[in-house]
Amino acid sequence: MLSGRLAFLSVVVLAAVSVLARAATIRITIDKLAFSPAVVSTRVGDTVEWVNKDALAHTATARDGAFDVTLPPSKTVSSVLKKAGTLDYYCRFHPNMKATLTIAP
Ligand SMILES: [Cu+2]
Repeated sequence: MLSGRLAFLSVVVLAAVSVLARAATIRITIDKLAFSPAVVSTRVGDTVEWVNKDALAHTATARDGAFDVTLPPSKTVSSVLKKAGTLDYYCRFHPNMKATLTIAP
């Protein structure tokens, strides 16, 4: 059944394309001790890229322990989001630096 196999293959290809299309990279810049944008909506599977423009080290530390990323001065660090939820995070060195990631399933 060639047509049946073709139909199956096109479903597989469409599924793969939609998964690839859904995974996005979200850039969050840290400049002068602030995360920008401070509130970001993402999905599970997306990559967050923190770009530290400061001459100081920072961290992106989730309050619930979901992640704790060290951000050296003038460096970019990426992290793939694995769990849905609303995550408040902050910088351990500068606790008044706060931001929120909303991660949809
Ligand atoms: Cu900091």
